[in-house]
Amino acid sequence: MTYLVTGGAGFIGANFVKYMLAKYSDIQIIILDSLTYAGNLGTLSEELKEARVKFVKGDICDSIVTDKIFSENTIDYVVNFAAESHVDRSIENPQIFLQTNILGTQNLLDTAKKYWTTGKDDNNYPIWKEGVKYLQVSTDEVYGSLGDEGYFTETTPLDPSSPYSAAKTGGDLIVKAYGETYKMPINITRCSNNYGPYHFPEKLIPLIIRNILEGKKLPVYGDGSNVRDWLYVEDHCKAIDIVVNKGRIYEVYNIGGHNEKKNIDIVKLVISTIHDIMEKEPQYRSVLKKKELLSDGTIDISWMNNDLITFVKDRQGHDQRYAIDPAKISTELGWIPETMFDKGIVKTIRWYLDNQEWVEEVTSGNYMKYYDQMY
Ligand code: NAD
Ligand code: TDX
Repeated sequence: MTYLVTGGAGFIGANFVKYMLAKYSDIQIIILDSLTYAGNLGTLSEELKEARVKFVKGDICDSIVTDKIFSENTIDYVVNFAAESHVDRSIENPQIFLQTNILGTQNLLDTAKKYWTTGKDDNNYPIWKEGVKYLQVSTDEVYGSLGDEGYFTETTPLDPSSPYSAAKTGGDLIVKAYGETYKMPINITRCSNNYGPYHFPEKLIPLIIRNILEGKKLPVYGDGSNVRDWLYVEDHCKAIDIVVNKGRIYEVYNIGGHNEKKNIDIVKLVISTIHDIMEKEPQYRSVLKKKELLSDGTIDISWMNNDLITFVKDRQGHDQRYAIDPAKISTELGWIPETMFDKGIVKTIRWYLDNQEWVEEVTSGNYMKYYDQMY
């Protein structure tokens, strides 16, 4: 099987590439990524050495690039992760979000349709090659905001709040339309907030970890009462694998961890976890940028407490609460979130402590040069 994984140099896409290569020995992966500020090829340095992995630097909106990929390779599955993904950036500059998340999706669908259809049936519907599928990786943000009660199901009305989520909704709707109009074999997955390794430090959890290590204030939007439903990224990757391979075509599957947390509680938990690790394993204190020595020569961590938290102006249109009901994917396809949050968050924080070079690369912008060095 050959997978076209778009956005494979980003957070979830790269985790998916790693997961799939480790799980299946007989697959090929073509990664298409335009390497925006959020795409880091260094994340995939080991994987790119493999003969079964090809990397193409290009834009999902560019039909010349996507046509070339399909004409030179027999693609079985498209998994579209490529997107502008940061809500705050979408508030500043919506246009690129609409471009990539809607028009890029439509271009991928059109290219796949061109190469995956062999003619028309009596009712004028395209005849599709056996076994192919397009999977759109989407988000719970398309459902808008919940109050204190209830969960998003696959039939919850779409009601996006931000330019990011509106653009993702547009992408979902065009995918649905290709399913309805052309009988294209599609799935849409809608996942809650992911956390784990290789998360770009503009997002809440990696940003908080980074700021703590630099001894900086921790910005909490509004009063910190907004709730997100956190899922360990590998569990998301497992769900996508299951939907690509076993999901009923035309279906939407919600993916979530049943793990609702207030932002303020996440921030406090990250502080106390880093503090605990550094107390028990003092060698990790060397990772701190703020290195004030105590009289016994050890690095002080007493400043690492909840006083670092600073409440800042709220995000415009800030959704109050997200919570996914994953019953459909669990009962139909047998997927469950495997990583308990208390384990996953410690694993994630340890990964960041052990991989400060990666953080340095992406925050300094040095990773942008990686492609030129490699190709
Ligand atoms: P990310 O921002 O870390 O990565 C996005 C990747 O897409 C980057 O490698 C970037 O270079 C690439 N890209 C952007 N525009 C492109 C274009 N025009 N052409 C080709 N490549 C392009 O995002 P992420 O957090 O890994 O999210 C991946 C997908 O999952 C997105 O579609 C997002 O909407 C969805 N999602 C994310 C989360 C989350 O918590 N992060 C949750 C649910 C769904
Ligand atoms: O500095 C911050 N302070 C803060 O309080 C940041 C960056 C965020 N927040 C809040 C805003 C949100 O309520 O934390 C919460 C999480 O924020 P983000 O990490 O920006 O994620 P979110 O806006 O929830 O969106 C994420 O999950 C759904 C991804 O970025 C999306 O791509 C995905 O669709």
